[in-house]
Amino acid sequence: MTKTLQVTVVDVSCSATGSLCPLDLTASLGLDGVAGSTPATQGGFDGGGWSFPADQVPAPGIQVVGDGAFRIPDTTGTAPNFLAPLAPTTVPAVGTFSALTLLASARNGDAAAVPVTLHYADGDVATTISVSDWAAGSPRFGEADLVRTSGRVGGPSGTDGLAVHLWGVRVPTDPGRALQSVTFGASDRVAVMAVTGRRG
Ligand SMILES: [Ca+2]
Repeated sequence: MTKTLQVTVVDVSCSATGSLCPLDLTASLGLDGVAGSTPATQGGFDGGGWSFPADQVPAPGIQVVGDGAFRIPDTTGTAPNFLAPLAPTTVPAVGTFSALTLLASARNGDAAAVPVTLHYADGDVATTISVSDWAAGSPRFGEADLVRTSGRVGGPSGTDGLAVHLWGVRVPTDPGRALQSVTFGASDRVAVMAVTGRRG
């Protein structure tokens, strides 16, 4: 009887083929969508005062979630922890990747066909992403269900029992071309907590 141990290697320098490369969105984070229980009001993902519970999302730092290594932002206090591209927002994504995976969600309904531009050294490629509402019972666009909470934090009661999700959204990229950055088009629904690249 042989047991197989699945080992995930996080290579922050992102030098080896197949390695997982956490991107750094810090400069573009603007939405605090995570709250602790005391007080439950330090956040608001949906515009109605409800947030992801801080103790049910990955801890800040480099974390392996699903098959990606993500740079999880500060989830304490009023620190911003999501990129919410109310206007088009460009983030650095330097490397040769076979795919990017977003740790993302959406509020006030599904975020369907949000424009995304992949900026390669030799030209741009336009694509789209679709992300299910955070409270969707199951992913509507084939996303991976990476984080499922037992409820939300906020509101007059402090918590509720509505499960909300962080989805894994895969964006194929060309491993034969040098990616430099990614632009998320304007959307009042999508929110991205972290992005990982898989080195091609
Ligand atoms: Ca917060």
